[in-house]
Amino acid sequence: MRLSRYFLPTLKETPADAQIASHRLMLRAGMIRQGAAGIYSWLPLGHRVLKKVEAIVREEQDQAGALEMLMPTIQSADLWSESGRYDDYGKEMLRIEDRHGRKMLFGPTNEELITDIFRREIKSYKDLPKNLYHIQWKFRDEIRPRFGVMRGREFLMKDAYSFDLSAEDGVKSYNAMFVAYLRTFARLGVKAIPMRADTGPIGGDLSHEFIVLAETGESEVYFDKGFNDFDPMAANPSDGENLQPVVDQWTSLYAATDEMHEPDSAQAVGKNLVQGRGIEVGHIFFFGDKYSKPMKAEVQGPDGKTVAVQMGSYGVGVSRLVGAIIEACHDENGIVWPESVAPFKVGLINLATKDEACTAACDKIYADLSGAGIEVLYDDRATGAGAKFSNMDLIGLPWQIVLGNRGFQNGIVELKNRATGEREEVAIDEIVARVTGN
Ligand code: P5A
Repeated sequence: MRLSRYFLPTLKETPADAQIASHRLMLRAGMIRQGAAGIYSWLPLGHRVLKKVEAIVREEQDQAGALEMLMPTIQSADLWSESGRYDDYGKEMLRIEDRHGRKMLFGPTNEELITDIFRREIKSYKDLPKNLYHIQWKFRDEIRPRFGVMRGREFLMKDAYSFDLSAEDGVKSYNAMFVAYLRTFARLGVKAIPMRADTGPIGGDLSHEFIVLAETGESEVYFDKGFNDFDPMAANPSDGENLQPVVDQWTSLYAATDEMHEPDSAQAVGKNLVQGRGIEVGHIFFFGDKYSKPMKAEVQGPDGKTVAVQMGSYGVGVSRLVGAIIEACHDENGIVWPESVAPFKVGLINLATKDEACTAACDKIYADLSGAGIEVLYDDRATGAGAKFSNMDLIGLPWQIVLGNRGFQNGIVELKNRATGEREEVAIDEIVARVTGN
């Protein structure tokens, strides 16, 4: 992508109303703009990152056997009356009336709608287990939307729903999602700690939140010092293995908890716990028949008896994750994207746009890298070097390639690693191979 043709409205000044780094950086890097309190437009650069996060979440859900679908953002209030949540949900629910006076709502979550779809179609235990998910915008009229996309009113969530015959099988589905979540967050370049949690308005009694450590996070956590020792990619939720020992091991190792389950201080020193703050990027629940019983989502079991199915639900804050990743991955100059979610892999800077030969060399590097499948943002604008460098640092692409007059005459470019700041000189005709690893 040529920067001269792109839409990247970066800001030099720090926006006054943004209190945390990720919010400031998302505005400064031209990723988002606010439409109304807690409601954002995703500009091209931000949109690319959102799509990358979404793709990794999707791959891990698919890998764990969940099936993607798409439910609408607008729901009928009737289903929520059946579960009892239409009144319970209170002011957080955005309630709408259509032209016929029918009560509708902008979905804050989808337990009711998916339970309705399930009960209409599935009648036998032979069709279980099932896990259905979608990635869709939700609306919650948060009392205090803040920190940009971190606590928005409209936000993108991946929500999955599992259906099993027995509670025992339900916990197996829960464990598969638990492991899929650890893998997802690891691939996104962040460490997420699973923490026993309260279930709040979703309900049930088995629940974990996944917390990315960050000083500005809204959740307080206690975690085991040894939490760095485990690699979630070693576990695979798709092979039907018994994942309980894996889950137990992780839960006990992290031993994370929140204020509600606060360990007494003596226990904390015994148990090697450290206190910290973090951002909740995922939340999973096993709630058995909380929705299936009142809504009569029932199947016939092997003994011919009809039973309400055992359900769980599993949420990832996809748009919140973009903020959480930045909160965990930035320095004083801007964002430092993990490669897996970077909007482009390489930023190519032409310092001599008036020099035809140098520009031709830059154009060739751009064409060759693009041809090799590398995503490049090419700063081909006729602006000063200082602005180009600071802009490129701000938007945080993993690699920068810089070509100027002097380098061109010597046949070399400068290759800079954004994360480490390391620079090396590479021959112009070797740069493509160097970046592609071929
Ligand atoms: C689980 C999936 C649920 O809604 N029902 C379906 C369950 N859980 S949750 O914890 O309430 O939300 C899941 C994740 O969504 C993100 N999230 C938010 N992100 C941005 N702004 C918000 N206002 C917001 N509220 C929730 C969080 O990452 C949460 O873990």
